[in-house]
Amino acid sequence: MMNDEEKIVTDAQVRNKTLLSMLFLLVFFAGAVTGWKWLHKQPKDEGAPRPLRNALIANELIFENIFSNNHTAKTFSKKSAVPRVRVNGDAGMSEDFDPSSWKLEVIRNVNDTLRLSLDEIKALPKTEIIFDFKCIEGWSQVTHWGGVRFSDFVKKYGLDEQAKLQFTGLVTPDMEYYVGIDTKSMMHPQTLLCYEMNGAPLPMNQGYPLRLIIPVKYGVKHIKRIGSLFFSSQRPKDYWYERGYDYYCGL
Ligand SMILES: Nc1nc2c(c(=O)[nH]1)N[C@H]1C(S)=C(S)[C@@H](COP(=O)(O)O)O[C@H]1N2
Ligand SMILES: [Mo]
Repeated sequence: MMNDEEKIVTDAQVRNKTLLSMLFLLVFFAGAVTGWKWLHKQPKDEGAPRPLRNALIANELIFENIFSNNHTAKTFSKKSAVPRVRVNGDAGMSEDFDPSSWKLEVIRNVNDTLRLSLDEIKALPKTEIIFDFKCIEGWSQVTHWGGVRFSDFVKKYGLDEQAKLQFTGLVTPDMEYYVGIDTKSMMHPQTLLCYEMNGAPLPMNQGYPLRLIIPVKYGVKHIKRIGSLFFSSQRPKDYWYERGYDYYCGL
């Protein structure tokens, strides 16, 4: 017996449905292409088309307000740290660098720059951290670092007034790589002026003599080979921000 509910589908109906589906697909593609073209015709705002930049700004606000700097990056045991640490990024790592004449420049004020040797920095208490280092390109590695807590450094060198400014800028000696970071994240207890990796001095391509380790941020902010640093109420310029990434880069 045939079911009353069962419908007989005619060839014409199949054809109509197929045509309709194809039309939908066409409209969809036309929309996607038009949207893409539109996006790229939009004025650029710090390296990203404005609608994308606006989305990034909205994300930054969410990260700043909800995730904040009160959270702490997960830490690991020494045996979880990889022995061979990937090297990534060499902007500001010019060949002609002379480490023997290096000093960290701390710009306290106009015409007031503190110059510190690596030994002076090493004289402060050492803090070690093993955490999952995350690059924005999609890889991550558990790595082991040692150095001076930035907050200890600020205390020791009496930079408390400067550290009230919203931003900190850090620049390589040749000024080719530079980052801007909210000072709150700089003062986070896991943020280090780092001079050691796996218990040994930093290798040259990993930022000898001094780099930043800031586990609450993506890799882009972990500037290698710091030449100078300063505090500011305005956003310091930032290498990857200028290339379209978000400024905050929080995790
Ligand atoms: N001076 C300098 N620091 C830098 C970069 C760079 O190109 N130049 N790249 C950043 C990026 S994108 C990452 S992921 C990390 C990589 O650190 P590593 O080479 O020790 O793995 O360094 C950051 N610090
Ligand atoms: Mo990165």
